[in-house]
Amino acid sequence: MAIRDILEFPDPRLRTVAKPVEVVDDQIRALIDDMFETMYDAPGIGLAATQIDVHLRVLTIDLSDEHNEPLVLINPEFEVLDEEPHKYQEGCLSVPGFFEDVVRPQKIRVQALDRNGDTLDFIADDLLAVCIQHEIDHLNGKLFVDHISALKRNRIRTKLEKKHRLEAAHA
Ligand code: QAP
Ligand code: CO
Repeated sequence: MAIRDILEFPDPRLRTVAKPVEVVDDQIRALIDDMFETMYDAPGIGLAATQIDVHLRVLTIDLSDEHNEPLVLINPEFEVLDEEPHKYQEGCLSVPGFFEDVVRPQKIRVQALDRNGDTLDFIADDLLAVCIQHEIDHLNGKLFVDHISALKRNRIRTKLEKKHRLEAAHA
């Protein structure tokens, strides 16, 4: 297992649309293990393969404090069950240090494959629904900052570009 580097906004690789996984094999399970290790190390509650520059439709989530409720979704799809707009202050490991309110549907039905290639079909609401929609956005090359005003997004971009320049100068 390995901790992988996380791409940060505005890295253009975060705009890649990920490809479906064709076979859930040991190589995919090794990717999933690295994603959990990377996510727990950060620490974060959700990670899409896109964020570690692997452009396959795989995401990992764990909302528990004890890191003992791992959820893997492969080729996830969702349909909105409750259009009721739900506002949540989102963050992202690819946008470190910034948190902004995002409005999304509050209740969704999720279909995906698990780490054995078996079908999952469940209903998610509240934070889990937010997290799944946020992570599926990554697989489509989208970030939570695309849901906020251009003014806020550009401020965040400028600050992160400055941080990246400082990090490069100290490397
Ligand atoms: C996505 O986000 C999410 O800026 C997962 O300095 C967020 O794990 C879904 C993190 C909110 C639903 C609601 C962000 C850690 C972690 C940071 C994360 C930071 C340190 C974000
Ligand atoms: Co994110």
